Amino acid sequence: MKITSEHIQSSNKPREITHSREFNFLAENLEKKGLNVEALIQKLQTLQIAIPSWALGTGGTRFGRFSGGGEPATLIQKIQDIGILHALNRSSDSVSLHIPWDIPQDYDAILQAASDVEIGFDAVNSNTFQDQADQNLSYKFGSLANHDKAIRELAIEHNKEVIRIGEKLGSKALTVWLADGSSFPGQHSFRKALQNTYVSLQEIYQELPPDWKMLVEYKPYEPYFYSTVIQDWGTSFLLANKLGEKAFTLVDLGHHLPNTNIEQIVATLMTEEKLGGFHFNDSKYGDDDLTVGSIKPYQLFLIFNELVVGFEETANPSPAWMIDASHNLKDPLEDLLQSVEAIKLAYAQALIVDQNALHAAQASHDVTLAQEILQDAYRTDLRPLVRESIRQSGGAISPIHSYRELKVRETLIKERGKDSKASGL
Ligand code: AOS
Ligand code: ZN
Ligand code: ZN
Ligand code: ZN
Repeated sequence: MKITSEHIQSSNKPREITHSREFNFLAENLEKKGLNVEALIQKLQTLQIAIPSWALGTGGTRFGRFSGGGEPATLIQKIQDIGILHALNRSSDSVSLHIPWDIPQDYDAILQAASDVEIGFDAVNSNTFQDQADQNLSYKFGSLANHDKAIRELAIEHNKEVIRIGEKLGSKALTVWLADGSSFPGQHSFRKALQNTYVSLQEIYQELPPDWKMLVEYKPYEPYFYSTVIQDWGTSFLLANKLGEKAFTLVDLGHHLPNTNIEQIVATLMTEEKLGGFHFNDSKYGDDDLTVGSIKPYQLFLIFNELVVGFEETANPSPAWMIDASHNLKDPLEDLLQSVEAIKLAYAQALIVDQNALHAAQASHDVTLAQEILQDAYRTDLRPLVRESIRQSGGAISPIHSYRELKVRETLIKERGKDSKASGL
């Protein structure tokens, strides 16, 4: 299934009048506040969010998996699914691959399939949290951190291989997430595990092409429950700093203990020019990988507020924008459309914050006014602005509704069958 511009136009038709009324009303109000609506639209259009190849099928929990049918069974089908998302929202122009779940067989065919749907390749992810089929050493007790040199070398070689695969596709970053850790006190030495991880990462870092980045992801717990080697932003930051200027910290929103102030972490990392990218998702308790903005939309807005300020005030390079999600209940493609929309909405809200007024309120310790300023932006309904930015890029005014009206899932089930399964967790 491929979505054409005729599809988009015909599904936009019945929405046009209502949309333009809502948008004009909003645009007038924003202009009255001194905002340049055209510039806002341009910024929103530029924000493109990479889709993880592992989020296109139903993942779920370790207790069960309920496939919705029509899942992409091959890498080309995954790329086609992202093509569908991108045709609808014009905001998801790349895929983030996970190796070995997505090892390309025929590179020309993969590159062709991607260019057919205007998709590029974002960060490639290595996987040393699972043993591969033909592997005789095991990652059960760690990979880059493992006490056993041979196992560390296997994991290092895998990461180098992932870089080589990414190079052939035009990726510019390697994301390393390590499960390495322990489930019981005394199981391993914290210091040795961290040191092994650092030295292993160094070897991988030396293999990075000059225009690549290494993104080091952190996570407090899971799959191990007592300690994780790269447990928090501080540990990731420390490693990134020691590794060099191509290494950065990656913030997965779900990788924090409850109530952690993620927006402050973002601000600190940007100040140090070490914020490398995001895995967007939402959570209530842990690494829940729920739809972005479904649980804590205000937090998402506050993160974007720090980003918008950081873009102005720091030299942090533009971070990689990626979603990391897993779906148990929803149609994965619908979930991803909702996630991308939530990200764009939070960005739009942050863009309209009156930063000058906020600085003045901060300088005069007017706590009440500072809150008013932030919440005035957050509580402005900017959905018509986001819709207009997508419409002007050739996308659907309401991607979710168009997705349903165009019967995308039904068509995919017809094409691929009820039982097709995506590879991944
Ligand atoms: C795992 O919790 C991390 O979020 C990683 O980014 C992981 O590689 C990804 O979720 C795929 O399993
Ligand atoms: Zn992640
Ligand atoms: Zn995670
Ligand atoms: Zn997650």
